[in-house]
Amino acid sequence: MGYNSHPARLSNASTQDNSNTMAVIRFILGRIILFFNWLFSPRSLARPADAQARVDRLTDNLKLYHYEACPFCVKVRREMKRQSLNIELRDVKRTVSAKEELLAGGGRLKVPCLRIERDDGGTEWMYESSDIITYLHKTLATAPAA
Ligand SMILES: N[C@@H](CCC(=O)N[C@@H](CS)C(=O)NCC(=O)O)C(=O)O
Repeated sequence: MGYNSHPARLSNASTQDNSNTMAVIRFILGRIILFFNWLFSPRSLARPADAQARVDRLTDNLKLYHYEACPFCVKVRREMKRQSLNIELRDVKRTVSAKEELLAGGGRLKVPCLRIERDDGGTEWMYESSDIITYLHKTLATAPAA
């Protein structure tokens, strides 16, 4: 049997082919998600400047770790847009330091993840898009009216 036709080598090559195919499919799906997100972009809530400033203060302690084309991240970002929440975004795919922060702080390379700096100085790392959206709604509910 020739060197290149060894069964283990063939199996490695086919695993590599499969993972390349999956990467291409993921890329195409991601672009489709981004296209539809752009096409059906939600309308942003317009607040008076002082009310928006109060909301900005409430979300100042938050950062969203995300991938641009992850559907769960898109879901959270759409809600942020709907509610006009100016939360800093940290792209874990494009920024090495963001990936390192997420791994070191949250412990898992999974997105979306909301980093919450609490008033007592502690930091919470919240995974799960639905939990993040619920948290954002609760945070908004605490915005002082005037
Ligand atoms: N149930 C989670 C799903 C999140 C998820 O699967 N995110 C993917 C990217 S689209 C991920 O980070 N996968 C890496 C992993 O699970 O380790 C949510 O709703 O946030």
